[in-house]
Amino acid sequence: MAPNIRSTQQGIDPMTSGSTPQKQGRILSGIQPTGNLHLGNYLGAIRNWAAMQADFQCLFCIVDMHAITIWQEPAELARATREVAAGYIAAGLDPAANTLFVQSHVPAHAQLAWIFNCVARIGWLNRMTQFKDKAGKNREAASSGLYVYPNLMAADILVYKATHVPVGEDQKQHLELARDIAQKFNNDYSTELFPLPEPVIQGPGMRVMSLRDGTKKMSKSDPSAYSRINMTDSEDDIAQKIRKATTDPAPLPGSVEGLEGRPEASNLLNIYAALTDRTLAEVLAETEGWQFSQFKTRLTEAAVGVLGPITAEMQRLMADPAEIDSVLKRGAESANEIASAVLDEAYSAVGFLPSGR
Ligand code: AQP
Repeated sequence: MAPNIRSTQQGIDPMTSGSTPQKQGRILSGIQPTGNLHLGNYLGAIRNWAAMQADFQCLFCIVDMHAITIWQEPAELARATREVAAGYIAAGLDPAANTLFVQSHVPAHAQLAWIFNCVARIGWLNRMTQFKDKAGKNREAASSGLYVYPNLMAADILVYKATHVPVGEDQKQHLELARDIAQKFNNDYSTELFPLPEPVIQGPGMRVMSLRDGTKKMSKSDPSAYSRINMTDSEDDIAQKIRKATTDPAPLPGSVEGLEGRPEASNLLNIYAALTDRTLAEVLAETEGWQFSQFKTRLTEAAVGVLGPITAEMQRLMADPAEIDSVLKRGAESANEIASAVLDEAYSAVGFLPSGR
C-alpha cells in the first residue's frame, strides 16, 4: 500500500515522546542525487533502511550538497533530488513516521561542517581512500569540496546527534572519521556534546555489481546504461538489460564454491537471492545446471515483481512535484528543529556569541 504522504510530520522527538514507543536510537542515512536510483541503492540501502523504521528514529536525507562535490547539471540535480525523494517514499520509507528531507534545506549541516573543517586534521583527510578514488589522477583539479566531503558527512550525522549510521563498505572509513571528529570536538571543548555514532550493517551487506562487469560496483555515474537496472526502468528495460548482462559459457553451479572466479554469475545469483529473500545456497539448489538463458528469464520475473510496484508509485509521485516538495518542506521543518538546537550547543561550546535569533 502506498504510504500516506499527506500526513503532517510533527516537530516532536520520537525518542523521548511519551506517545511513541521507545526507539533504540537515532539513524541518519542519505543518498546523493547524482543520477538515476538503481537496484544497488535499493537492495544495498533503501530496503534495509525501511526495515529499521520500527526500531529507530530515522532521518532520511537527500544529500545534494555532497552531490555537487562533483559537477552536476543544475536541472538534472533538481530532477534527481525529487526522484530520490520519490524512490524513498515508493520503497516504503514513511515520511509521516520519519523525517525525509533535503540536506541543503537545513543550513546547520554547512554551519557545523565549517567548525569540523577546523577540528579535523589535514592528515586525517589525506588518508581517505574515497577522495583518491573519486579525484582520480588529476587531484589538483578536484573540487576542494570533494576533499572536505567527510567533514560535511560528519556534520550530517552529528548535527542530529545520530547514534547509528547504516554504512556500506565504502563509507566505513568516513564514519570512523566522524567518530574521530566527535571525539576531538568533545575533548578540545571539554564537552560531551556529540555521541560517537555506531555503524549499522545494512541488512545482509549486499553489494550489487555492474551488469557489464561483475568486478565493478553498480553505480549511478557509470556511463553505460546497461550496467545498472534503474528503479524507474520499465519491464521491457529490465528484461533487455538482464538479457544483455555479461555472463560466461558454463552452466550454473550447485554450490557457492562453484562461483569462484565467476564474478558475473555470482552477481546475478546474489541479486536473485536478494530479490527472492533467500540465501545464495538456497538459490543455487534451485538453479543448479541451468543455462543462463533460463536463469535470466527467472531473474527478470523476480526483478519486475519487486521493482514493478515501486516504479509505478515513483512515477505517480514524480508526476506531482508539488506533492514531493510539500513532503520535503515538512521534513526540512522537522530536521531544522533538531539541527538548529544542536548547532546552538556547538556554537556555545566553541565560544561563538549568541546571535539573538
Ligand atoms: N552497487 C551498490 N550495491 C549496494 N549498495 C549500494 N549503494 C550504492 N551503490 C550500491 C548504497 O546506496 C547508498 C547511497 O549511495 P550514494 O548514492 O550516496 O553514493 P554511492 O555509494 O557513491 O552510489 P553510486 O550509485 O555509486 O553513486 P555515484 O555514481 O554518484 O558515486 C549507500 O548506502 C551505498 O552503500
